[in-house]
Amino acid sequence: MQRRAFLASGAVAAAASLAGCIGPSLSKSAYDVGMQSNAFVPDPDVSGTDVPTFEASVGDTVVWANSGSRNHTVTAYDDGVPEGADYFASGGFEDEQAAREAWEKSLGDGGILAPGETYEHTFEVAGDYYYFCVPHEDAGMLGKVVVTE
Ligand SMILES: [Cu+2]
Repeated sequence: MQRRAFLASGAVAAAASLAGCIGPSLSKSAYDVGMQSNAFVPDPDVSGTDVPTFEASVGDTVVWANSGSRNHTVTAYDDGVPEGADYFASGGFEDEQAAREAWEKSLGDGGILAPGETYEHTFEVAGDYYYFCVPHEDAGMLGKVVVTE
């Protein structure tokens, strides 16, 4: 809870600078990882890590929100989830290939999170999870969730 409290206080400054991008129904306290431009933004204070990282505990539900103005996806890499863990992707796809095809061929909603939309996943297995945004993968829109017991 201390971490959450810290994040909340840190969010005040962030909210001020991002206010123009966040819709009225999307408050910073309602999600864990924002999507801005070509980046996942779990914590404005995180720096110096290889990939923007959000820390969670087993059983936690992590909420992503498109807090920017472009369409994004939350798509796990097949080999980016720990042994025995569920695959996850916005759009509910069973694997990475299905998620990529849905985007490329505009199947259904393609797994898109439009601005203001959210996606959530509950992590039941400890480990490191790597994911990306299909349309912005080449631009480096990658993220990581570290789940601990
Ligand atoms: Cu994106």
